[in-house]
Amino acid sequence: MSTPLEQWVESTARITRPAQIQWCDGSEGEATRIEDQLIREGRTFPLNDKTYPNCILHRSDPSDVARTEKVTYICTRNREDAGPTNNWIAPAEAKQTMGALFDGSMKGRTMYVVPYILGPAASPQSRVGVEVTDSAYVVASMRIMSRMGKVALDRLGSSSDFVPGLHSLGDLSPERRLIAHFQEEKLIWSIGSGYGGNALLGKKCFALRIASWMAREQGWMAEHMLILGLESPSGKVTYMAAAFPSACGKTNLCMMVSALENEGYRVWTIGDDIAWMQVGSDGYLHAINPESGFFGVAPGTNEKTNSNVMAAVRKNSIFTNVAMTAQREPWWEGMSENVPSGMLDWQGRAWSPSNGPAAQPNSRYTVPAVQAPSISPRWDDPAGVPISAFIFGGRRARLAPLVYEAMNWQHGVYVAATMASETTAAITGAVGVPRRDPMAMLPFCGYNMGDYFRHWLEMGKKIPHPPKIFHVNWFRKGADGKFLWPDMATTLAS
Ligand code: SAT
Ligand code: MN
Repeated sequence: MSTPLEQWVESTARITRPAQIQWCDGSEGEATRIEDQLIREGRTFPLNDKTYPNCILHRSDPSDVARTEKVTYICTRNREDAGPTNNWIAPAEAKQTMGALFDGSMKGRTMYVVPYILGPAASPQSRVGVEVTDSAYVVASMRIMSRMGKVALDRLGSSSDFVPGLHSLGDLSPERRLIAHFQEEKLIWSIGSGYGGNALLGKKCFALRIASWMAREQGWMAEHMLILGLESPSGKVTYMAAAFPSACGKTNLCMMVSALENEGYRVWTIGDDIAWMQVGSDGYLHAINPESGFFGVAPGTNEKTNSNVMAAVRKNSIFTNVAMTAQREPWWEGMSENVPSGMLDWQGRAWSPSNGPAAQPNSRYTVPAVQAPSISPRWDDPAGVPISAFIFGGRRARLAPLVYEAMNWQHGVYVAATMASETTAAITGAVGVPRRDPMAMLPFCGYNMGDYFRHWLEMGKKIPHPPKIFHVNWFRKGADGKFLWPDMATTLAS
């Protein structure tokens, strides 16, 4: 008798018709074979073996460099349940349109089956997902970003309790790119993009859009938040979670080197993007990081803005859409003051300033979390860490004050629900336009935003020791056009 997973994989293969199916076990040997495959495909290059061992540089299709919110859909039976902030199509219609695109989309290609766990392998808060994909880049990335392979199959056994995600590169045409979430079925379909949040289905699709729906059903929270611990000179660590829109400095904040390090203050990293939280037996909200790697924005990252990540990316990392120096090392704007000569830009052309930036503005590094020198000893704790404070913020050149504290949970929900930020290169479209982004969840809330606010208010009643809630704005500028909080702004805004 075949398991629910085997049945789903077979039914998927009947539609996409791959030449072969490969079940991923997460082993080293498999990682090497995937890397060889990527290099054969011609868009991926091994980096300098001495200075960046086991690192690769990948160039995505130039039309496929960021999340595409316009073609991202929440497919609930009732339109109301997706709410006014999400794109919606009826599930049957989405399946028909996308079914035609998936029909034979893997012909002549390998279909990889990627089982993964979101969260510590031993945590009751963790969940299993399985992504089926025809992209070797996705496999290599999922291996870093999640607990992938045998560990996940062992946890799943013959159970049907997993979130299936079907992904195909299709023809990579923006006109035939669609990302759909079937919330009632807890199923993800994505076609036409190989990039980050569009294609690594464990990330925004499952860990936020599907998980936020599950969390409301089951009484927990899935949020677009970093998690950090701040250690005081006495050795006490206070854990906090912070929500900022994409490319506002979450990764740099959670790996920050404290200016007060000499006085005994230290920042410990638990997560840089997503927090899953539930009320613990001690009455505190406990957070786990569902991911196991960081997919961070490269430009602006340097020894000053994030020395921890600069150390971390020196091995076993993937660089996407950055430039390559003559020494086969990665380079991006802001990495060093002097611009190396003889570089290839992110599209593989001999770099010249007239072609624009050497690295694409949304170019990324993908690095295992354990490689960060700042990684918290509790980052993989099955019980998570107790959260004492929430911090919300965005990019606001004007108006929003530098920092203030909400009076209570309800007021904090209001503050977070009304937050805004200027748009960045992380999404396709205009950059620098202020938009409302409640809880930094606008692109990631998998249901009606009104119901989401209600869920927040309900959660407040269930947490005996709720986190204090703060709003910050490192990006406020004065009349002279200069940042009012320069150290934070240049570290986190770059
Ligand atoms: O492309 S991702 O969604 O993974 C990164 C981001 O936009 O935050
Ligand atoms: Mn994010």
